[in-house]
Amino acid sequence: MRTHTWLIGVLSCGLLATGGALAQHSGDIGVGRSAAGVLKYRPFDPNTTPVFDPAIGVGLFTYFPSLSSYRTDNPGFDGNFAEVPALDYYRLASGASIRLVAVADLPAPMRVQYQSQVIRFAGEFIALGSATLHRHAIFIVDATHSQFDPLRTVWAGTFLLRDVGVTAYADSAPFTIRIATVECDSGDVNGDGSVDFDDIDPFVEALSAPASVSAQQRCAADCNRDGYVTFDDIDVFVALLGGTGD
Ligand SMILES: [Ca+2]
Ligand SMILES: [Ca+2]
Repeated sequence: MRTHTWLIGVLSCGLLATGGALAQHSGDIGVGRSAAGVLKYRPFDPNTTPVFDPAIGVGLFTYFPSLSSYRTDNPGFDGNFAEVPALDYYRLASGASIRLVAVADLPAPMRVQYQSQVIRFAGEFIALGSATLHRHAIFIVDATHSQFDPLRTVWAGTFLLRDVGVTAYADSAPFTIRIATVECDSGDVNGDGSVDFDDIDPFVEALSAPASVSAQQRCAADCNRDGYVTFDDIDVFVALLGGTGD
């Protein structure tokens, strides 16, 4: 267990246990534009900056046994968010026609669906609507797919917003939507409501033997929210222990 001992040393290096845990959030994504005519997205939380922080899951799946799949229709997309000039965020003008476009292929078991439109691969899209759009597509992970991994707790896709209307806004920057299969607070691996030194041993256990711990523990230990517990989560976990992760 040399790895275990080394990790305990790394993780115990004088940090105060004041970390704030990060939970999943829910709500819609605002669809707007900059003053210069570039499409922009805004998270649902008015207190966060307009980026999707990898430490913050933006959605939570529900498992539907009858469909053998994880599904959610959140986050939706909403063109009616208030304008925020301080963030260079403005409403779309009449004539806009907005699409959600995949920048990269989705993980094989994952798709996004709205009626007959489906996104699985880079370049595929769903029509979100006009300047006053408000649309909820369904994010789906097929648990019967040959590449479905039950140890994975977060699934993600990277998208951009594209205007094919007469307004001809420029594409948004790419953004990643992460959706978890289980609810957890990042770093609170023992699930007692706080992130502190008591989480170190459960974190190491989730790292060294992910199949032997619960999905909640794997989710909480996956501090960078890429779906798996790996060495890449150590720095984020240490930051959460130190209270600088939120
Ligand atoms: Ca804890
Ligand atoms: Ca991870």
